[in-house]
Amino acid sequence: MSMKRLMTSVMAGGLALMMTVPAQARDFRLGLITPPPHRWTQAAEAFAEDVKQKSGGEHSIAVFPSQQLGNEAQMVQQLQTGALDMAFLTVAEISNRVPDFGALYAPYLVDNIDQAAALLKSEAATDLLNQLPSEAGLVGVGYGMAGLRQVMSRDTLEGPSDLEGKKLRITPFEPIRDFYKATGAAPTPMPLPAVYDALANGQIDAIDMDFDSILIFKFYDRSDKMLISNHMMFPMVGVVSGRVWKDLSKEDRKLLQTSMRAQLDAVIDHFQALEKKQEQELRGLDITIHEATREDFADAIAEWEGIWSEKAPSLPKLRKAVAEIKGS
Ligand code: 3HB
Repeated sequence: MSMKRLMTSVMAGGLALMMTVPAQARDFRLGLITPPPHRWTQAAEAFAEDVKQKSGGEHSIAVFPSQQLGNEAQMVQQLQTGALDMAFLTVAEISNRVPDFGALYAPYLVDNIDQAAALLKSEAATDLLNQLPSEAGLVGVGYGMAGLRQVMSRDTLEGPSDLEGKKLRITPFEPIRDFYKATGAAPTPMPLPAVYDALANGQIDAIDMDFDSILIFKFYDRSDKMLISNHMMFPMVGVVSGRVWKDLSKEDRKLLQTSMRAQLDAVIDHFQALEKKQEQELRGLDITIHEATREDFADAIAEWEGIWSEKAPSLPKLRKAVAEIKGS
């Protein structure tokens, strides 16, 4: 075929495609750092399936788990330019850009997973999302979460004083870094997918983690002392790129919002329902377990408050919401 005829037929093909596919059909991409077995990834897949069905096959969402598109900092950059459409991000990365989100990581802000779930569904927490378009170029659709944070270590871990000098893996964000620094540990920032190998090769002594991921990744194979501390909640946020959002029709915005919110709520419900069962499962394994409370961490908490009460002005509002949740 001559080049001219080839071009003509390609153009005709393109034209036919434009006539049969409605102009607003979109192939979205959603990135996240968790691996396929993690509940967040399953929620992303369910969201993609729901949007495909509800749009009558018009829209598709390709899900990229396990940090395939880069770490969270890189994904936020892609979201800001519009190169990436959506993501499920730990609030950790969000708090690096909008420090007020650090309020959600106040140590012992909540006493248990039920209060964490209620707080993330509250108006006070939802209001925080209004800062995202102007401060980060993102539209915050809603919260998900993982379980409360615990500590695992290779060596003795009977209480907070055993953290002194330990190289302790943290998710890379400032509020948790400041908390562990205050305990005397040496916090080592590292994204979730890198943790198992770092424990295996001795790069770190201990980790900050949730029950669910301890079970999924079998971290207890490499660190068999656990401190059940429940010291922090671990919110996630579902976001759409602000650049992508502004070009979407009203109907498409509503579809994405409704469908994503339903999945995020289901993630919260999942972790809420499973926390106790997962704790029991871990208690049934051959690992050494101790417990720690807010009182055991009192000094570290006071130091944390000194730093973050100024950086995170929404803290009193969240505390008030928690007080209401406890009273209801
Ligand atoms: C983490 O420990 O950094 C992490 C845990 C999760 C999900 C995402 C990140 O369960």
